[in-house]
Amino acid sequence: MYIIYAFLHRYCLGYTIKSMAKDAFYVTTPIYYVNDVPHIGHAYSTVAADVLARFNRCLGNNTFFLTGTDEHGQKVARAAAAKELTPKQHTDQMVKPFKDLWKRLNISYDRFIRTTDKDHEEMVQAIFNKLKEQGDIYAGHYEGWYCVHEETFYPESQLEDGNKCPECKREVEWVKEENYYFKVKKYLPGLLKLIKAGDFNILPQTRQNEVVSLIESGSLEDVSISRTGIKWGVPVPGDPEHVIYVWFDALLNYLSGIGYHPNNNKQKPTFNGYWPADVQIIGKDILKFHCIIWPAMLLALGLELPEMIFAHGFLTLGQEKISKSKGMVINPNDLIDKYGADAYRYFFLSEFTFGLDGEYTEETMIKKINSDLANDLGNLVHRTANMMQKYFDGVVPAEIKNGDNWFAMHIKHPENNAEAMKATLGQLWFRLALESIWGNVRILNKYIEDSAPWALKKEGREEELATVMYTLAEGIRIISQLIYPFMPETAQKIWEQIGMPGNVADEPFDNVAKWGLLKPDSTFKVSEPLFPRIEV
Ligand code: ME8
Repeated sequence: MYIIYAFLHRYCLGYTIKSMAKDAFYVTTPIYYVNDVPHIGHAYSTVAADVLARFNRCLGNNTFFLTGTDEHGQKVARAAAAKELTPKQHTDQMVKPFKDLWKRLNISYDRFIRTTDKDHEEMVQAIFNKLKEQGDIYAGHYEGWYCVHEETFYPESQLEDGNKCPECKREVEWVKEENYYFKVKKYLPGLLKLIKAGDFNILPQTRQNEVVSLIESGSLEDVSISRTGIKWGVPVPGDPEHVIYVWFDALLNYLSGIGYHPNNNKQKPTFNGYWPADVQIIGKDILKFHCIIWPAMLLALGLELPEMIFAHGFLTLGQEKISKSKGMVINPNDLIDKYGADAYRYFFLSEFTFGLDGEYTEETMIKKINSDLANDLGNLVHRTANMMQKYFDGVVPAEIKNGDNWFAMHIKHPENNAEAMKATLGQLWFRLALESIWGNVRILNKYIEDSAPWALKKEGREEELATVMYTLAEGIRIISQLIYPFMPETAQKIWEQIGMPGNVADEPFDNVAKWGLLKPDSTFKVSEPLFPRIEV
């Protein structure tokens, strides 16, 4: 563990997000299109954001976690038409599968924003007016290619095979219409400066490099931010033939979601505490919108840029981005039915490196659940509970050799746990954070083997036995706190099983670096294995 920490310090902690130390923490996910039901890609961003939100609440930070749905635009309108529903009927129906899935995955969002929410629509129009009045929005006309699936305009030079979208490979459509434009170009020099000064962080570094080269290439143009060809959108104020372009509308959810309003007197108090956002999680497909257009909009509004935008990789099937139209459907609900919400959350964040693509297979998932959850964690708790029952009637004994054994020395050392979690999660290195926690789980299992409580019992070495059993129970207490942001249900189950009072969610995170909080005489219950082995 110490090695992980030393590595982090040496190579990564030149930059640490300020959020981990300040008392307000604002994290967002993309808002998802409701043309279809959620898939494992959507859940990937959302579970990651939930881990950060839960962790920050444990750190005592005043946390706001925003997620929601992107409901306007041509793609959603067409999905509605295909079902012979109005767009509003369709979106009202489609919000449910998202909310239901987030409930099943224990996503602890503070607000679920819909871009059809009245306060959002009103704020989008007010911002449109403000930027128009200050000369950052002007009327023009657009003629060119548009991909409805990506809701994106593309120059001909970027198309594949002459007529295919470079992102989703679908055929693009020719669009010719009057549009309003937003002056992105005007803000690019300022944006570049902020990126280079480290005041606006795009992670991983490779994504930041991409954004910098794109700006430096000089190829970026002002963006069209209204459409006349469609009706399903926020109307442009004073020009009802136009609706606001779905991306301009959608990006602003990050402000309306916390009560921002350009007319200060309408602003809700939440805004000032939470902005700038600490972490905005996105997939790498929407980098340009979030790292060029969005910051330009914020600069135009005179607002600070988010502290960090993290673009994670794609989950792939057969090395291709998961896509329903190609028949690559994995319903997260099926996986939760089979393996449970915590195993789901654990698998996706421990198996894949967050900034890179990762190939999904159910076999890998089963293997991981069996080895890390059933064997390592499940057995640790199960064996300890059984020995506690057998040797102490399920009552945690007092530690005789007050925490001087090597394991206690190791696990209570803040660098091994508290600091390692702050450092890894500060960089959104979920996988490394879990590896570091599982280091402890495995050390505790080894400690059982090495100290052989059954032999101590046989030889009548009662004091040593009590120390070993206390160490195991207190070690498990610390582990349940560490796993809480990732696996909230399991952490609470363990918390109750070992006899800790209240909720693990309310336990201050720094208690992972304290030894001796589990009171002797607590009842450590025997229970069913936490994760039964999956037989295939
Ligand atoms: O783009 N692997 O919505 P969207 C990993 N509404 N993550 C994936 C993924 C995959 N295969 N597929 C999707 C939109 N995602 C806009 C966003 S924000 C102001 C507007 C995740 O429904 C990833 O986070 O297409 C990606 O950025 C997001 O879902 C896009 O979801």
